[in-house]
Amino acid sequence: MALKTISTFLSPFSLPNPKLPQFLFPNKSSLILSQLPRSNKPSRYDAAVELEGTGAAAPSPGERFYEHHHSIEAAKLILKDNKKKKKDKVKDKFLKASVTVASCYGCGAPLQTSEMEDPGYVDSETYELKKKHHQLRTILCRRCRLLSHGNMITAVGGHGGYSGGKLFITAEELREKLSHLRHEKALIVKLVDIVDFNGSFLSRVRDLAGANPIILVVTKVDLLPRDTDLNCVGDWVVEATTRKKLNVLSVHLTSSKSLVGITGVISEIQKEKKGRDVYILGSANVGKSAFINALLKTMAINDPVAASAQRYKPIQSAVPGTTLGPIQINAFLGGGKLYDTPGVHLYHRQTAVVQSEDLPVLAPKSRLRGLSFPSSQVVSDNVEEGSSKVNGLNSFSIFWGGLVRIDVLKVLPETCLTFYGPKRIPIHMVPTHQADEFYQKEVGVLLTPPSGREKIEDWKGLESERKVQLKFEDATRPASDIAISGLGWFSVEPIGRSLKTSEPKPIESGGELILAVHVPRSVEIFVRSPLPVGKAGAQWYQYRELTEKEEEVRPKWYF
Ligand SMILES: Nc1nc2c(ncn2[C@@H]2O[C@H](COP(=O)(O)OP(=O)(O)OP(=O)(O)O)[C@@H](O)[C@H]2O)c(=O)[nH]1
Ligand SMILES: [Mg+2]
Repeated sequence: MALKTISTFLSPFSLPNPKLPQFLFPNKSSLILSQLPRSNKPSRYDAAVELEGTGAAAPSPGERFYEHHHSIEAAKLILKDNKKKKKDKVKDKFLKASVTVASCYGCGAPLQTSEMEDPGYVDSETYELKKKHHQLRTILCRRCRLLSHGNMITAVGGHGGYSGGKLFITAEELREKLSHLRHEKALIVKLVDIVDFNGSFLSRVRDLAGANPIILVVTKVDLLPRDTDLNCVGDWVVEATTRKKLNVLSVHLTSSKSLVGITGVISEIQKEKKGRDVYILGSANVGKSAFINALLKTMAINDPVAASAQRYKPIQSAVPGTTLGPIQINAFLGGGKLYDTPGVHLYHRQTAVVQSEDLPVLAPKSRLRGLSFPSSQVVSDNVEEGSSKVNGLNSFSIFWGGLVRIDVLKVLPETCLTFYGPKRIPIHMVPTHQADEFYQKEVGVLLTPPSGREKIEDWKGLESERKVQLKFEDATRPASDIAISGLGWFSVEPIGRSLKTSEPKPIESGGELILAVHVPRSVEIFVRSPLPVGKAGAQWYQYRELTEKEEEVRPKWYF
């Protein structure tokens, strides 16, 4: 899809300028709030003294959202700081100057000079210097610096075992912060990770978006297996989105790494923006900040505003919870702002149950390669030579790290399970009657994550079991995928392609395959129609016949 509407006119370089508010606190806080450059426009917090206008100079919905967020964050900091002071009188005079509504350009966390381990920390000397020169917008906090050097520091604490970190953004909090969106005019770009399509889909996005138009962007397509036909994947995504009853303008298959599909999204954004602010929404770690970086990089070729914004772009990292506050970016020549937002943390993903040290392992780094069972190449533990040849996978259990166990209850002798997920998670197969003992002995050792025997005391194991019955009519195509939220998926082929020696025996009336899937309690599994990946995907994938009406209303896909 060609880039249609990017303007090539030159305009003065401009840094993002978040019209930051001044605050009046009734309890006369002793903390000093930084005086930042103010816009002439009235802000939401001027409302007490001055009515909010509605004309051209009124704050945009995006600006109100941004200011609202930072006012809450600053208030939190003041409360926290006041509490601390009761215990310990002011230790450091710079602490007084530490509360500010300016935020780190990398993660959106409010800047502070008191808690080194917390997000938003900057040393007081740098802070004062930048403040003096009105350059607070150019500060990258300590955590972001460490993240950009490959350190893994989560700032999301609380639920499900993340260690460290104090800021915890829940789906509810984010929804509340974005709740005004449904009443305003905005363009929503919703991101979904192709490796965790169901787990990262964020079905209730309409609650946030209201009647605003949504562009659906599928990220990380560079990770799909080699020779995958993106036309089949595009059709599959449109089908899945329609089934979830989500009305979208268009679907874009993209990679922020290889820049596939990025010009197409830019073109669509420019077409649909119509002066509105653009919000990038999605669950944690789907690649929102990376996508914004890719947008800016591509737009910068023709747009000096985007080129300028690139200097202070959001930080991306493999840790869910990188972006902690909304980040406003001046990215468009034609007006309207671009907003990066903190990811919504969904408790039903594997990322919510592992320790922070294990989070990087859950993120695939390179192109996925299906790992099939049974196969002579895979690691099989305690499997007697030839025993799996007669009965196939029946009565075997397959462990996907320590995170998933699949008991094969009833399949054909030729049935094959193919796993797509992070390469660093090992897969082991044992006879089901030995599976309990094997798991007890090997969890944290062979079966990782969770990693480290000594660290798994709190690990509750695979408490949730779901029996899955898969009906199939055509034994030559995969019957279904079973997707594990936050991890990946495995496809179930009644008669595995890799195992076919001659023509498959005709199966008169289809059949049924039965598996039991065990996962940690909060983790969700999804049974879905198989995602057509690899060369074989293009061969077995069937496009649905559409009526004229369906054809007309159906969103188109681009890459
Ligand atoms: N291979 C590949 N990796 C990607 C792509 N987009 C993002 N990533 C990686 O995915 C991880 C998460 O990316 P971020 O951009 O930080 O994700 P986010 O949605 O902003 O995450 P939060 O701020 O935590 O909500 C990082 O390790 C990125 O490098 C992509 O298109 N391809
Ligand atoms: Mg981010």
